Amino acid sequence: MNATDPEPDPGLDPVENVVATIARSAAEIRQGLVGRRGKAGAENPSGETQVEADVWADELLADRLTSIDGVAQYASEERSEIIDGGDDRVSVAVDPLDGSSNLKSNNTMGTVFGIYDEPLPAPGSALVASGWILYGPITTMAYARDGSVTKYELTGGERTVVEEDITLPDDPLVYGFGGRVPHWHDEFREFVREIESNPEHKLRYGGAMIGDVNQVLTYGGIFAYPALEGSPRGKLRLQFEGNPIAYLIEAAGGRSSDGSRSILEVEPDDLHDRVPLHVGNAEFIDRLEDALE
Ligand code: P6P
Repeated sequence: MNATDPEPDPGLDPVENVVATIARSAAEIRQGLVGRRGKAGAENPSGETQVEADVWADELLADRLTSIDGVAQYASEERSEIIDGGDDRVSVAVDPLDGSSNLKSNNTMGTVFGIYDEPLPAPGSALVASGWILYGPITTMAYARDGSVTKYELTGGERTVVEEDITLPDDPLVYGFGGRVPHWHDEFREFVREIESNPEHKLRYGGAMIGDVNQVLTYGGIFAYPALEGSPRGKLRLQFEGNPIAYLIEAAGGRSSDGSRSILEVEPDDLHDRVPLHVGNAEFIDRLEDALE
C-alpha cells in the first residue's frame, strides 16, 4: 500500500474494512479515470478489450484489499488468476469498472463487489455482503448486508447515509434488456413484448449494467442480459456481476433468476463463468420464469 492509500481500520471486521476501503477509494478511482480512457492493448479473461482504467482500477483495488487482515482471496473480472493470501476469512470478487466502454462516451460506470465466506469460485449463497459504487452525476454506493440495503453518497473519501432499508418500489417502472433482439430466444422476446406493451413502463438501457440495475433499485422494474442464440450463458459474469447484483436486489425484496432459479443457487464451475442475468421486481421475474419454462 502506498502512503496515500486509505488505511484499513483494525477495529472493523474484514467485511466492513473491505467496504470502507472501496468506498474511500471511489473518489480516487473516479478522478483516475481522467487520462486513462485509451485501450490497454490487452484483453480480460472474458476476451473483452481492456481500457487503461480497467487495469489501473484493478491494481489499485487488489493492492488495497489484499492488505486487509481477514481477506483471503482477491479475484477480478480483469485478471485470470485469484490472488490467494491463505486460508483467511473472506474472499472478495470485484468488477473494478463495469461498463468501461462507457468511458469514451462519458456515460455512467461502476465498481461492483461481492464478499464471500468461501474460497472462490463460490455460489452466491456464500455471499455475506455485496454492493456497487456508481460513478454518475453523484458518486453513490449501494450496499447489502444481513438482508438490508443502504445507499450512501460518497464525497472525498467520506460516505453519508442517504437511504436505509431500501426496497424496490411496488410499482415497477423501468426495463432494460441486453443482447441483440435477433439473438433473443422466442420466449424471451415474447416476455419483452408483454413488458413493453404497458405504456407505464419506460426503457432504460445505458450500456453499463450497474447503471441500469441501479435504476431498477431506485424505480422498480427489471434488468436482464439473457441467454442468447449462440451464447447460452449470456454475457455477464457470475462471480463479479451476477451474484453481487442478485444478492443486493434480493435483499431489497426483489428477485433474481438465471431463467429458472435464483442466481444465488447457481454452482460455478469456473471463476469466469457467465450467467444469464435477470433481476427486478418479483412479479416480473416470476412472469419471466413462467415464460421461459
Ligand atoms: P452490450 C459492460 O461491458 C457489460 O459487461 C455490462 O455492464 C453491460 O450491461 C453489458 O456489458 C453491455 O453489453 O452487448 O449491450 O454491449
